[in-house]
Amino acid sequence: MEISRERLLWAYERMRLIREFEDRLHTDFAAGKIPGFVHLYAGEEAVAVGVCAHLGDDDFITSTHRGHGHCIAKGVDLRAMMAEIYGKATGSCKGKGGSMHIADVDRGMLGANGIVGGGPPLACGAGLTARLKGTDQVTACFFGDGASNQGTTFEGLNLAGIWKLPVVFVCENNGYAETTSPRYSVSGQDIAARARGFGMPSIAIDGLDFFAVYEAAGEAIARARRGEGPTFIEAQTYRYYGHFEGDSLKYRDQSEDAHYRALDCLNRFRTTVIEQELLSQAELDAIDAQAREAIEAAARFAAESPLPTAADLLTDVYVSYPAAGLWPFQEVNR
Ligand SMILES: Cc1ncc(C[n+]2csc(CCOP(=O)(O)OP(=O)(O)O)c2C)c(N)n1
Ligand SMILES: [Mg+2]
Repeated sequence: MEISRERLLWAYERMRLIREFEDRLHTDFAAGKIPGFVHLYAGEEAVAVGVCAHLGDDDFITSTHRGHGHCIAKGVDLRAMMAEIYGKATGSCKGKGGSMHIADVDRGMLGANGIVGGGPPLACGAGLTARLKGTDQVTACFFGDGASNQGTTFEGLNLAGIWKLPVVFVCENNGYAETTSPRYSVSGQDIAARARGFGMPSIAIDGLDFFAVYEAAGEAIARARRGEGPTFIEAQTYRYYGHFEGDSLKYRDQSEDAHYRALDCLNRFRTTVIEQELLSQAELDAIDAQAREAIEAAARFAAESPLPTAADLLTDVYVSYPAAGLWPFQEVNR
């Protein structure tokens, strides 16, 4: 599949920003600077970026508890993300949501999600909206191997199948749900095969290879835009850090980590584009330096931002539908 130089530069920049962002959070969390729970995406960058490379601001994504990579790939502001994770008033949810609630509807990022399997029904809602409005918007639905066992995921696959919704289901099989391997938890072992039972095309790919993800996602998203319905992609990948920051990782050994780090998606991308003379080493190095600076600036912004005040405690907690002009029903006497 063709890919322009601009798209390659964009893809490498996004993957590097995600890696720098996550590595920085790993350090800052250990230093006690981050409140709450944080799940890092480092290692899985090729999946989010390979999919979002085909999406514009009008398209939608749904995410997971491991959502930073999805947000960055969809273009969510880095400073607002960092400030949110630091719990600061300048954050995307004014510091009250944290890592697992970052959203940016203007960018089509419908929200990180603390509910495992929470994304597929939301993706069907976005897909149904596009169908009813007659737009060509596509929704990419990211979820994990663990979420592939959830009832909500099967319900979402079924609805998308019968209604031929423009949704691409992207299962990020990173080898673990918390501490549990899919070899133990996934009956039948083959996650991609499950989706075929819902009558949709389904493929398992090397999720550590940006180009494999780019190609599979490109075909799936084009099919959705043509109105031909959903596709399922199982992207086989790996998370470098623990399930959450603070995880002692007793369930896997160092050799496994070394095996996957040798297949690192950023290094493989660099090797491919240099060998094929698509981008130069100097261009890639310049992106590395800019990404380091951008993340440093975002972390500084977050650290220097104020905390929410006690007066903010009850604001932005619930949406007032009538006040926002969103109440869809006629007023009735109650
Ligand atoms: C409905 C629900 N059940 C259980 C949990 C607790 N939980 C949080 S993350 C997680 C594992 C998810 O694994 P997977 O879907 O593979 O995503 P990964 O963490 O590997 O990205 C579990 C069980 C939850 N948040 N929501
Ligand atoms: Mg997993």
